Amino acid sequence: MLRRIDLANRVSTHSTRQLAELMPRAEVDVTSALQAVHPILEDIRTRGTEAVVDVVEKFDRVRLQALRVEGAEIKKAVQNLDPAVREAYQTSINRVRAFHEAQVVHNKHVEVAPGANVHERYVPVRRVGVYAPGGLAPLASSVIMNAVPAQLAGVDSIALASPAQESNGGLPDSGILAVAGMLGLDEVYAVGGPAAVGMFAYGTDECEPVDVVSGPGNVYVAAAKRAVRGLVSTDAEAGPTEIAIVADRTADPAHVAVDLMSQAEHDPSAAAVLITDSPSLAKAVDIELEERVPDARHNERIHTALTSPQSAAVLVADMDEAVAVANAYAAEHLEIQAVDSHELADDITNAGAIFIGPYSPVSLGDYCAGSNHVLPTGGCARHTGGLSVYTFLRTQHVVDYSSEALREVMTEVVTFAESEDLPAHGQAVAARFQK
Ligand code: HSO
Ligand code: ZN
Repeated sequence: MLRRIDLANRVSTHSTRQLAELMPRAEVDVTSALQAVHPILEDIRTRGTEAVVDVVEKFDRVRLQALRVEGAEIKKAVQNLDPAVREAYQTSINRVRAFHEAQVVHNKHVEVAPGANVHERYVPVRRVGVYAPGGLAPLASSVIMNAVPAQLAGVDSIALASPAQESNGGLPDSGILAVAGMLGLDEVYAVGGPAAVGMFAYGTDECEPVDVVSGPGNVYVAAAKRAVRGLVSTDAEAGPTEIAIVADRTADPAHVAVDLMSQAEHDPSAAAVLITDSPSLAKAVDIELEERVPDARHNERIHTALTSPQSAAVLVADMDEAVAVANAYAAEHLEIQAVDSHELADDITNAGAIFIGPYSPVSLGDYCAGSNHVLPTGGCARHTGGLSVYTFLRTQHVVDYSSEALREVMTEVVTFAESEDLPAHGQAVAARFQK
């Protein structure tokens, strides 16, 4: 089922960039989506709420009376939750909270010379807009993954937006509303796609503008985030989900197959990549896939994802090559199922998140591992990490020098300033010590 890409013994002769080009990966054309998104954003910037209502009607076929969801609806969604689902949500919340609590950073202080104090403070942004997509699968779990870190960062005001669902009486998905209720989020808007990003970034008379927009979405959401970046900050642009599995002959082909299928289930353009030094494992995985895919509920999109160009089994000569290829690919999710999974994981430099051994599947991380599932896709793991408490914090340096400490370094400042032909800079220090 998976096409083969044979890189065996070709790895060491290629640079990381060249290897990345040999790997399967779909192009996501955010630039052309930008053209579609610009008029929508411009309309929202100038006409505010009315424009948002019009955009929601056009794309989600719901004419909203108000953008904001009433508190009673959020409560109702929590009350109507199936108890087992509630339990699952709560476990996810508890574990994500437990892990992300460790990311809370404490202010730093260094006395670089006597009386020369520099502090670093971590200051939360005031207001965050979290976006939770509707689409093929409205993801209640993504609300947890965005909102819990923002809450732990100390963000005062968190708004949530998710598409109005025709099937839910124009409200966002009820699972998303229920998670909002369980997390104590009471500002929820039935607005989806680029309209949500525009509403958050520019603000309307119903929704105050935010400082950070975070949360996954389709290519139009990614384009909208790119368009408003600068006015607000955003988390990484999210493309279609990717899973890469580095596996040797000892891996269980059934585990490999079900894990590839789990992420292929998201989207026909999701990527599932097996990297192995064992052609017989690749074959066994194929046999498992042939057997399992037809029985899957979402077999069509899984089949499309697995047989499209972005997915493949990549054959390498040994596990060193497998690691090099995995680093070049920089997967959103990287699983390692091999004899020495921990050692191999130590050599991985590029991945959004790493899942080690036979009992750490990606879908565990999607919900209940405690780790975050908002991760860089499309190779962005080369330069960006996943969503965290830090996404919502700014560092602020605080300088606090005594007279003696300033005098001590005056000559260097004056000389440095002169060397840049900025003598007034030096004078600002020297003047303090001139009678
Ligand atoms: N695998 C997705 C996240 C997710 N999966 C949410 C299920 N629900 C992107 O990391
Ligand atoms: Zn998933």
